Amino acid sequence: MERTFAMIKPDGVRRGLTPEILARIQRKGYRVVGLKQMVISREVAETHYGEHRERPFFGELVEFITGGPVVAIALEGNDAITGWRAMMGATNPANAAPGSIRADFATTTGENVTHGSDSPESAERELGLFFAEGELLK
Ligand code: DAT
Ligand code: MG
Repeated sequence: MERTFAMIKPDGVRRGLTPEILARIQRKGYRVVGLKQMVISREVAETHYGEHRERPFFGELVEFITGGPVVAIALEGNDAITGWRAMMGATNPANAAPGSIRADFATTTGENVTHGSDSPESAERELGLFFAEGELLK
């Protein structure tokens, strides 16, 4: 069993995609062990995306991710980290596998609907950044 951090980004929430994405997660068989709608502070956004701080798109990325409510999700399941990344598809929707969330619902890299941790280390870090211990099911 593995846990990962998933997020429906502001574009996905704004476009009413939350039920569709939660349905895909549940059909897949992952257990939702944490779930909340929230607006991300600038500080949390800059920490979350800290690895991209020097990239030219960093400012836009922080503006975008703090620009409206997101849905933060803690998922649990077998190989949940790579499995959720596979369900999302590649970062650039043009390269995302057919049937993946980003292929089905996004057209630009900047607004690509969902986030997923990319390694066990980032999953632990991101779950800790977005959820207090008491907010996650045992
Ligand atoms: P991922 O979200 O697939 O983990 P990432 O960690 O490389 O991708 O980048 C984080 C987010 O930053 C990504 O979802 C969208 C944005 N981003 C990445 N590369 C970008 C680019 N070249 N132009 C604009 N936004 C970009
Ligand atoms: Mg990433």
